[in-house]
Amino acid sequence: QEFRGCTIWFTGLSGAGKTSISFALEEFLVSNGIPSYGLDGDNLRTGLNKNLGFTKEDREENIRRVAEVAKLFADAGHVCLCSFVSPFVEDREMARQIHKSSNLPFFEVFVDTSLEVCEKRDVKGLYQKARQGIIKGFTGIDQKYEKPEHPELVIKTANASINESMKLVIEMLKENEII
Ligand code: GGZ
Repeated sequence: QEFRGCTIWFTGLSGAGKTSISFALEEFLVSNGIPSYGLDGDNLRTGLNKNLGFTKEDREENIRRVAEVAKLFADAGHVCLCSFVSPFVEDREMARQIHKSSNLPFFEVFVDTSLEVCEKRDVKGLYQKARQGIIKGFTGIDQKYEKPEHPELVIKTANASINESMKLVIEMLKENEII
């Protein structure tokens, strides 16, 4: 079986389902012999990016470093799954450009879950804290989220299972002859 390295960039609000879809996908790909690795806030912001917060400048630097790391994984033949809120169009464009300049395929996937649904889920209680003003600069509450204008894929998670969402990404990879 032939496959090419690439980066799949999941963007969306906190709690949209980016990491859940990415975990399921990583398991699917690896169990089918396709090397894959997931990057997210949990493994980047605790290490490489632990000096960064959530200001516009810090988010930009977060995305820049993540994109450079993702590029290396993709170049090594992995399907690199990046799950970051990445709320700003220009930062996501930078991530795309970093891949383009090395001729590596880059797919932007908008995990389109409304603020209402994310806030209702509030898995980590962060929205409540943001509403109370305990967390400042929270995306969707007191910092903006700029929706992607031309993403390669949009996933509406409100009525879809993780498995159904994952299948949409797999279809995209097949159509683009990645897998
Ligand atoms: C947004 C925040 C914030 C603020 C902490 N704004 O659901 P989570 O918890 O696990 O995902 C969110 C994560 C966002 O980190 P990213 O590296 O993805 O952000 S960015 O791409 O914008 O650099 C959330 C938690 O960290 N979190 N504070 N103020 N999300």
